[in-house]
Amino acid sequence: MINWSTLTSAQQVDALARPAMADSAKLKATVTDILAEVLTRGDEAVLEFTRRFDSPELTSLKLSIEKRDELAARVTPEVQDAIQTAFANVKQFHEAQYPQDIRLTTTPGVVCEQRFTALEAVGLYIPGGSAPLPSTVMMLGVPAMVAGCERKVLCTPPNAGQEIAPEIAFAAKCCGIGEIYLCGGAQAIAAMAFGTDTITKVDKIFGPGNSFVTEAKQQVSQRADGAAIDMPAGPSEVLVLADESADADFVASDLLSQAEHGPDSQAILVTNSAELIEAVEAAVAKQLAQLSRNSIASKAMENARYILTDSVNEAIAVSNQYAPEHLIVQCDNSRGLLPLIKHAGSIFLGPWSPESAGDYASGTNHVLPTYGYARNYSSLGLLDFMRRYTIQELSEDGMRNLGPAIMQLADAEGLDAHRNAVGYRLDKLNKQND
Ligand code: HSO
Ligand code: ZN
Repeated sequence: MINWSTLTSAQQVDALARPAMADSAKLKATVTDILAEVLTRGDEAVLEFTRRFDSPELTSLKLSIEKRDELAARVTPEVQDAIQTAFANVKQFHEAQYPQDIRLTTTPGVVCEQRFTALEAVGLYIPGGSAPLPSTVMMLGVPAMVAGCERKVLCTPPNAGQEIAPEIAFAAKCCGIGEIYLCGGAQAIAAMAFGTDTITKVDKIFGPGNSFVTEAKQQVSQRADGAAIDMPAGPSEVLVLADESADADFVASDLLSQAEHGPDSQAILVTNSAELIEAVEAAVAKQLAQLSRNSIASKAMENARYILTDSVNEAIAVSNQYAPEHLIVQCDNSRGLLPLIKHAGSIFLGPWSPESAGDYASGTNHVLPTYGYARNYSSLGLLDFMRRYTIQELSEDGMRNLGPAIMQLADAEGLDAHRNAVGYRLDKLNKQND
């Protein structure tokens, strides 16, 4: 238990420190090499890497629509129903995010517009690993579908049987994703960013992944021949902000939901109640023993932090300092605290709103800024799959009205051609008047 008010500010910073991200020179160099291989040898390199890491017998990167549907049909009716329930909610919530165009006359005769258009081709990366996540297919596929992206490309590593999880195939089918490629890791990111014979280049790459995927996304986003990316990524994290009214079993299960994602997951409880901390510690021990991913969750819980504050207000200050990806508020008056909360990727209010609700089915997106990026990045939404652009049109009157100011500014910047672009037009208008 950490007693917050007894710490110096340096110790407080330490108490909230995140684990150093893997950015070793070796990782960077390995990824750079993989990108170079894919750039020069295309499909052949992607297939080679995929055989080496995922599926030794793989002969083709493409998963056909027939195969997608055959896999999807293997999903039990119960899980199909659940995926459809989640799909409908995520779709509703992202449809509601559709932005309004703007058309405004700023000066008489000067019309400015702002419009939105879908990105043409998006790449959706779905990790393989110990738990295949069909929910992530929906969190990326639904906004891409609602935005109206023409091409939705999904890459995910195949298993040794050259297949993907049926649930991933089913979720992809729900989202209308027809282009599915059997590859993962840095090679998949490279293929989507640069394009190969089989995988045509995309404009922006979305989705979570391991340190190779994260590094590859960083590298391709910095190259002119690469692709944009959704957001920087770090290990997933939750901060539970609770007072004495919280249910210890609820809090423990919320911390453990985060912990079971991976050994580097961050789980933090901040509360003004020492009794709650004791009760939560006991509940964690009891629940942890029964988890199927016990060894992963136990590792993560070694780094869990239980922070005791003098008041709920101080607990909120701790949360703001940490800027958690997920913030669960289980206090007497959870909604009333909202105005005080400054930085969080997604906020879960009250005892009946576990992180699992947002992870799977409520409608909000579960791709969120981690690692303190909640200070300056947003949760994933429809607009990330769109692009904003502007239009302007000046009439003769608009040119007469605004021209002199433009010429003054061009003079002030010493840019003669800019000045002339207005000067010639004003001259012509003046001649017309004569
Ligand atoms: N908590 C994860 C998302 C997830 N949870 C998927 C279960 N499945 C990151 O927000
Ligand atoms: Zn989760």
